[in-house]
Amino acid sequence: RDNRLKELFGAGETVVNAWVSADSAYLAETLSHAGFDSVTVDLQHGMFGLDGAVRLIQAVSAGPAVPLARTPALDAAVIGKLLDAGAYGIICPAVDDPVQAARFVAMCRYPPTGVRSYGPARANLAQVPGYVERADAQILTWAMIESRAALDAVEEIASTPGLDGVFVGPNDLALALGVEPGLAVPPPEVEAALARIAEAAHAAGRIAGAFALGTEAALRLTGQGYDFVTPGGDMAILRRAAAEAVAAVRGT
Ligand code: 3PY
Ligand code: MG
Repeated sequence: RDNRLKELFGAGETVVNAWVSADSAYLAETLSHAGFDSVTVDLQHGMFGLDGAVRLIQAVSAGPAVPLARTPALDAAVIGKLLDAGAYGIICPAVDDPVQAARFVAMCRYPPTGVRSYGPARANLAQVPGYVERADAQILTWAMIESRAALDAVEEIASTPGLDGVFVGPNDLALALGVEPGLAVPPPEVEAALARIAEAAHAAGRIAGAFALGTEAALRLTGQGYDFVTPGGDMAILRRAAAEAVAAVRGT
C-alpha cells in the first residue's frame, strides 16, 4: 500500500493523528477505525517496549489509519526496527540541531542516501512488492522541536535535505522556555514558538506537525496553519469521555 498521508499532505489537507500510549492492540485498532488519518505508536512515553510497539503497529494496520511511530531516541537500531515492523513514518524526539536532523533522516533511508540496514521483515508484507526500492519515497520523517536549541535552529533543521517535517512537543518546549507544561491551551511563549516553527517549516516546504493537549489546542494549531495535528493522547481522550459519561449520569 502507498502511504496515504503523502497524498493528503500533497493535496493540502490537514492530517489528524491519534497517539497511542496504552499497551493494548485492541485500543490501537479501535483508534485506527475511529476516523483518524494516522495513528502514532509512542515508544518514548508509551507504556510498552519495542515488542509491544510491533504488535501495536500491526493492530493499527488492521484498520484504515496509517501506522506511524515515535522512536524513544535518535537510535538507528530502534528506528530501523520500527520501519521494518511497518511504520510509514517516524517522529523523532528532541532533534536539537541540523546535524542530528541529518542523522535522523539517514537512519530512515537506505543506502546510498542513508544508512538504514536491509531487512524489511513485516514492512515487506504489509506494504508492497518492491518495498526496498520504494521505501525511501514512502516513509515520512518528522524532527521534534522541543528545546530552546531546536527552536533557535528551527529554520536550519527544517531545511535538512530529505526531512519531511518538524513536529512540536509543546510540553517539553514549555519546560525549556521556563513556562508551565501540560496546559489545555499552551502559554503565550509556546504559542509564539509554535507560530515561528510553522513559518520555518512552510518556508522550507516542509510539513508543520504538533502534539496538542485536546481539541481546543488542536484547533489553534490548524488556525496557525499546522498541517499535521494530534488532538490529545489516547488516555486523555478516554479519561475525558469517561468523566463526561459519569457526570452525565450523575447529573453533575
Ligand atoms: C511534548 O509535548 O513534549 C511531546 O513530546 C508530546 O508528546
Ligand atoms: Mg516531548
